[in-house]
Amino acid sequence: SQPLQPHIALFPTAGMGHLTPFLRVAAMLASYNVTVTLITPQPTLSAAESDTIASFFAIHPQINRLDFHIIPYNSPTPDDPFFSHWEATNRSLHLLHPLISSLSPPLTAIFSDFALATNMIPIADRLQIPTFILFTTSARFLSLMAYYPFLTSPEISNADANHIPIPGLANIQKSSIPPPLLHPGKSLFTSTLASNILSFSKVEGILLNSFEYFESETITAFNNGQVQSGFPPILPIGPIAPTGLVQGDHPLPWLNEQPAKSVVYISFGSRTSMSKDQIRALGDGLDRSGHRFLWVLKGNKVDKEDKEGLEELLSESFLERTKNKGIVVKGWVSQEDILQHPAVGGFVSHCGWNSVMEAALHGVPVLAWPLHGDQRINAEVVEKSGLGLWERQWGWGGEKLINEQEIGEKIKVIMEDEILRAKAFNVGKEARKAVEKNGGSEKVLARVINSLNP
Ligand code: BUP
Repeated sequence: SQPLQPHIALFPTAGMGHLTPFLRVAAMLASYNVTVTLITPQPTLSAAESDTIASFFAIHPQINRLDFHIIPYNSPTPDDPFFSHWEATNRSLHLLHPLISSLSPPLTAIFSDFALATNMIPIADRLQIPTFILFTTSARFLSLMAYYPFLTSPEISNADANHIPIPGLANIQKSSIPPPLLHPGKSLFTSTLASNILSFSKVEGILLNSFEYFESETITAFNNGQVQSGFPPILPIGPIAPTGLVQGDHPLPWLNEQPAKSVVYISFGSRTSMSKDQIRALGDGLDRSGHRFLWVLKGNKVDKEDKEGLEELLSESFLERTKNKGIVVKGWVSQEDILQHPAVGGFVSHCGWNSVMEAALHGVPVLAWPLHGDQRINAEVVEKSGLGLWERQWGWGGEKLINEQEIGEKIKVIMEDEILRAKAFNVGKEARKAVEKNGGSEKVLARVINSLNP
């Protein structure tokens, strides 16, 4: 008879930055012949998420879909809609056990988003199966989170120090810490993080979309117990492979016409918008750099609300002046396809972690322009690994207006500096090596799967 295969349930939370790695891991597990159930929170927050989920199941019919209906939650404070959605999901989790306890074959493990860990562990315990966290950002950010309970201790938070010491690792600059974390209790982001971090030590392992070469110091310090004793194993399995979903507006025909490495790609992720003044300065900076560009522009945080036309964000003269040199796209593009396109030679990025890993996989030099959340800490990783540049003085996005001259100069550097290009190319080589058969990340994933007992 056939040996029994593990059956893993995956549960992502709201936001493309969270959904994307879960879909990719689901597809990877299915390719190892694991039975996979993807729990999909309903309703989703954005159209991008629901469209992506629908396309995903269309090309992965072997993956089971389990819709999980979330009880609406109206936050009493005006919070980021993404974090309200996380809160609503957490408040609905008592409904999960009956749904998953009767699955056939029975579940052998749950891969949970970190934002659900505390409520997920008792559910998995009742089923007598392990919980793994699939962590959606950098190991470096995890080191800050591991240290979070100390961060809010009076000695640290009252200290004037500009640096936060992380045991076993380099200090983290206070200016890189997401401001809400320094004011505990004031936002859903902080309270979700605080209530889940203490559960980390109870999970079987933390799967990470990163790879040994990229964050070796941090991964090693964790796994030697230097950051915190009793922390579960850190399991780097990245860069997790793209799923091959093709969707959205397609600038590829235009890209196909451009010379190799001649185009700078600009995107600040799925949940970030910039001020109109900054958008204008960025446009002028692109123009000044003299390079061709492909710019994905968003005017709003949640796509459903994003109705503004290009003409309202950029002047007609800009669009006219640059029409032979660049294109500006509003709406969803297939970033996976863009970053692996031979015409793309640089990436101006907010440093959402998925974007960083996608750039790493293809060795595309990055100009880091972090705007909020984990992004400054991710930018530090980008700089240190050799994948790109980070201009710290630019601060958090939106804090001050960065002028077109500075922007144009930095874009020229990522597009023209041969040393930077060679370093980024090398990162790409190491990234692909990690995910090949018997590469570092591939071996870690295979070991996790083999450790599960159906
Ligand atoms: Br925008 C956009 N097409 O048009 P991050 C994004 N993506 O494929 P975020 C597209 O969404 P957080 C688009 O390739 C990446 O996989 C992109 O995740 C894809 O940033 C994902 O880079 C976006 O982690 O999330 O969404 O801002 O802030 O939570 O990290």
